[in-house]
Amino acid sequence: MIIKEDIKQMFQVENIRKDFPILTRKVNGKPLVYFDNAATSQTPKQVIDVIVDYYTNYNANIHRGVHSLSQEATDKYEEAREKIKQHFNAKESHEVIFTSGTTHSINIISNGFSALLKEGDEVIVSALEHHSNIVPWQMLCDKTGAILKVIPMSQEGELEINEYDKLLSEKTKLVFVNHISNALGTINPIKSIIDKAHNVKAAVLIDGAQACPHIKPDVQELDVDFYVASAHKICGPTGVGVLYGKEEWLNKLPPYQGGGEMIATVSFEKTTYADLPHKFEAGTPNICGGIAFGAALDYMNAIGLETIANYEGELLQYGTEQLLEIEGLTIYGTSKNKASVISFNLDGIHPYDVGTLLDKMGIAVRTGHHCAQPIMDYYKIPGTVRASFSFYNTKEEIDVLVEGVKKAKLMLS
Ligand code: C6P
Repeated sequence: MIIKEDIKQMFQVENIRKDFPILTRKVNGKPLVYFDNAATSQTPKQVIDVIVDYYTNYNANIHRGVHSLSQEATDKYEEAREKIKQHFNAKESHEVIFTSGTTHSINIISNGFSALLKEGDEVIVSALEHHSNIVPWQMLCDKTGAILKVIPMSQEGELEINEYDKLLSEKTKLVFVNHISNALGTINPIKSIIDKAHNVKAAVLIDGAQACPHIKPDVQELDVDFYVASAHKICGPTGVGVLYGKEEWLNKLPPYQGGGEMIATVSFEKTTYADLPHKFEAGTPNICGGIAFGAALDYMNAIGLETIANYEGELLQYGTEQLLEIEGLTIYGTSKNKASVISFNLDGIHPYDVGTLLDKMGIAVRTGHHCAQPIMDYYKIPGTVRASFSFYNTKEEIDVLVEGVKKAKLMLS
């Protein structure tokens, strides 16, 4: 366990901030305070340099050419797959599939399961999910006749695990839950969710889109069947992500898209598919994005995910205390186990209005339902203002937010 003094020594936020060129810019004439990290994180120059280097020096298609540029690009891309494998502690590199992001990864699995499920089978989702981890499964249920069950949530924004126990049965084929809720920041007890699902022989997909900025998941220790994430929330570029799947499962599932690279042989009579990971990687991938994803993981690992989480924990505590000083402010999501996300509303004021005024002050927050409408329905609210902190944010920036919210309250009351 790292103690506070150690964090201060290991982690100099002012130095970290120098890696992020965007943090020096102004928005609406004010220094940018970027608190929309749960939507997408900012990109350090170490990752930007890798992107520039790719397009300047070795841009080429991969796995196809005998020429040197293609070889170089292929090697770097496969090196990135190796880095991802190590980061997630996958057993094999072919269990790491490059995708365009979390949404794409989930759709690969939901499409694959449409070949394996039958009418009356049951699948379990949680009340805390992003639409990306709801809608593909509803589409799967429509196609197969499988039944979607929902683990309910509590007022604190935690999953009702007793209710989950009751939903599990031999009919359950698949459970899909996020590791951390994007709207509330709740960290879900995924190890016990996975173990309980395995007791009834159900497979589990964990949506790690919001967890990976704060936690280094060990997929073997978790014994999870599928784990998915997006690079753009972990200091990488948009349009690239990962699907980790256990080899036995990935072999069982049919491919999602047909095209180049995912085949072994093609004739008009019959096509056979390539081995993993290529079976799920049809077409020219986001080559530069994949390589930059690897560089982003290098960057995060050089700081250390534990150091990051500890520092962000301090920001969360400080931000929560300061915001709660404002009369009429309610925080949604008060789980004890929580990432650095604060969703809140001011009494009688629409979150959109607060977000618009904060933007005028240079403060970027997200407002609305955060692609998690069932959570907003649970609280009977149209949405929230969401401030999500990253390791390059500071307490001084939180002070700016708090002052901004006070001003917005005055102007809108
Ligand atoms: N949440 C947010 O502001 P993509 O768009 O495929 O990279 O990630 C989708 C996704 C899936 N699951 C969770 C838990 C997520 O938080 C997200 C993306 C962003 O909260 C953008 S909607």
